Amino acid sequence: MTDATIANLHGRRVWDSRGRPTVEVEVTLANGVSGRAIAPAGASMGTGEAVDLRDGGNAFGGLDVTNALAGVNGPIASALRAKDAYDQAGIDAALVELDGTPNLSRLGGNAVVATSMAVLHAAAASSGQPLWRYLAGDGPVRMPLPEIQIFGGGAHAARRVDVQDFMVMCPSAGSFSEALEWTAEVYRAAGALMKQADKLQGVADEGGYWPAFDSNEEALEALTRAISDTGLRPGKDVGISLDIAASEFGRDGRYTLALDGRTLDTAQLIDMLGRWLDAYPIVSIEDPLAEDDEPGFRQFTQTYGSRCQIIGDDFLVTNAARVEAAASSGAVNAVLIKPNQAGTVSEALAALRAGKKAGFGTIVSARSGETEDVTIAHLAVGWNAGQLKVGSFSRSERMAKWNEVLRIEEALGKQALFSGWAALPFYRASAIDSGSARRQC
Ligand code: 2PG
Ligand code: MG
Repeated sequence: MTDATIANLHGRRVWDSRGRPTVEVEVTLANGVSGRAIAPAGASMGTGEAVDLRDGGNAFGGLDVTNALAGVNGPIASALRAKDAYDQAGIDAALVELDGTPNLSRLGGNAVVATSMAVLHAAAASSGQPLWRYLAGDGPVRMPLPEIQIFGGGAHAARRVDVQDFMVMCPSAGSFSEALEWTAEVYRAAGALMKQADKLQGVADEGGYWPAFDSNEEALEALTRAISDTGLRPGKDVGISLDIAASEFGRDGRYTLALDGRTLDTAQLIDMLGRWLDAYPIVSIEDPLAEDDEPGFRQFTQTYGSRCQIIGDDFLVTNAARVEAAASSGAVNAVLIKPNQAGTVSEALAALRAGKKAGFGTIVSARSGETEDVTIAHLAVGWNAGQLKVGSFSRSERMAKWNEVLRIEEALGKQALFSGWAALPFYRASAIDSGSARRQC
């Protein structure tokens, strides 16, 4: 490895997939090598997340990032100059210390995560390796099982339906590329179905079809039918994955499903989701309860955690201490890993490691506001996360990530082992899909 001392940092404003300002950071090393990364942005956010620094005021709905960029070009650049880019932990600790707040609100999570990821890119480039290989070292890697949205909802579709993500996973596929092929067919079939029903109204924030449904459950029915229409078997070849994002419609144990015209308490919501688990080929559920409903999470996981992956997102906010607490209380059996929730690459890795130590499923995830930045594709492979969630199968800020994993899979050739069913150890076929041909168990 060559000398990788940081010579300069430059922050610039670029634009995300919702047409909003965001932070890009470019790090240049003394050896002339550079690395670049862009901060993503969430819409449905946990209260425990790192906070982005936005200007407020009238311009761009108050979302401009000139203050965050001033932090990158001023204090952050001064603090990191002459530091070793290979020392990611030291860089990230310096960023956290420089900010000095528990949620990075002074410098901004957007400034910090873009800097942290840009340093990582520069270090990998300096080592002469692709990022995924730099992260994995000499160890073996597995291609992640993709989790791909077919219908958008919740905060990503003006709350047209309450549930946020209706996704598919293809664990019986033989490779990452085959999983994308199957998903492409499901996505096409879902579009055809919407067109036939006169419900095709464009796409939501992450590229899934706009959810012009009369109830939340109708989306599940449509998704199951779209899978069947391709000739693939629901629950055998292709499973359904839901992000309920319940913090968006529930608090203090009361959940209002606006589309269904009902308010449920925790026990009733758990019952409703249980009925969905019985009736549809659901392999994974994210944030089934609101972030403030820890007893609900425990109850849900106690009841259904032996047959379905149960992911904490807003509930765990990519925080290692929260993951450890959830592991000892049995509140979930999987954790979503979003680098910008944690704020730095090192903290995201710590949360992932805590999840692995607990035997959890681990899913590296994009945000609803994204760009051409493909860092998370490399993290999912290089960290052996097992699963990758990026949004839908349209819009280039999503496809850029899927396509990057295809390139990695091609580079690995025969060594590209696909995670498949091994990524979903908690799933057990329910009555409707028993007899499942689980090829990769
Ligand atoms: C989520 C993400 C991605 P957002 O809730 O998992 O779907 O959404 O980035 O808006 O938090
Ligand atoms: Mg989520």
